[in-house]
Amino acid sequence: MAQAPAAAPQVNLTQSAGQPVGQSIGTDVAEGATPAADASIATTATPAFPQAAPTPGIGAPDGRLGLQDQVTELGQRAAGFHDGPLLLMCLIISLFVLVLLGYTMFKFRRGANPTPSHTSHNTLLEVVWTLVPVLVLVAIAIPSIRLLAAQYSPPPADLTVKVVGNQWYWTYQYPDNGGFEIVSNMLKEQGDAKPGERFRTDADGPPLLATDERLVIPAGKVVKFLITSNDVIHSFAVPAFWTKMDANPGRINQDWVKVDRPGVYFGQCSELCGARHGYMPIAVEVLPQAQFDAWLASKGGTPKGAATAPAAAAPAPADPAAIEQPALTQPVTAQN
Ligand SMILES: [Cu+2]
Repeated sequence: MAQAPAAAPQVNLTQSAGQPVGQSIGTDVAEGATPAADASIATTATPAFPQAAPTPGIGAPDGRLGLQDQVTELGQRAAGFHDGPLLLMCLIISLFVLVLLGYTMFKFRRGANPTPSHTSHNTLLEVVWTLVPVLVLVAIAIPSIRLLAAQYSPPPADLTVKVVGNQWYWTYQYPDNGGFEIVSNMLKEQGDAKPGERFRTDADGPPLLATDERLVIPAGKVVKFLITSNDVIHSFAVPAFWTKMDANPGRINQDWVKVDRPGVYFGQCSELCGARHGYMPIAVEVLPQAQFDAWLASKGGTPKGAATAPAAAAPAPADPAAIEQPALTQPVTAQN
């Protein structure tokens, strides 16, 4: 008490506010600090916001052969390249080799050639069978590299979501919207759920893909994903977005999507990550902006348009510190 002269607190205020010491001591002072802590850490309790039901055949496998319908422009370009020129080239080359093989087997069969030819070199043929594959590869490489470049040149992001892989579930953080976090676990089947526990229904999605909480993003907006992991390597993959990016511990990878069509899209962890690797699905719900804002509000988040609010909130820590002023006697002794 003797160390709390009237003049000192102004100086100590700035010191303790900038240092973690002030926070740890703030938690000791029960009344002053806990409301501020509660406000900054939003909890994700029961989903108050109704989840949309998925559209059959969109965003999940439905038994059809081939790629899922793509809902991003990049995905449409890539799928178009795969289903068009690439498959056509595969078909032509396969047929050509098959016909050539058949012709050779027939024409040069033993019965028709009792004395085999001793031909071993043909310069023209060798040049052709070297050059033609090179040209084929170049024809594939040019559009491929263009596509890759587009994937790795994201437009300015409207929203950033941090995607974190965990053994064995995903968490999604919204740093632009107050920093709240969504924890997403696979929904169990009715027979596997404990009494009273929520189980999967068809409105949630297909078995092994439906989750209790979804990653929710706005439609028509560029969403940047910062992808990392808390433990081992996972992979964040949503086939309908043409998205697959490894989640490495201690490292942040970036990916981005712009989905114009609202809906529900499913994916899975795509890097073998342990015993329950097959049970950490990804469910993404794309909502029109107004509904997305309502969802944000239901989670205690703030729209990014209110980016002035976090900026205004930045000086706010000074206010709790001012309220905790009586506790400043303790930081002073702690620092000394
Ligand atoms: Cu995983």
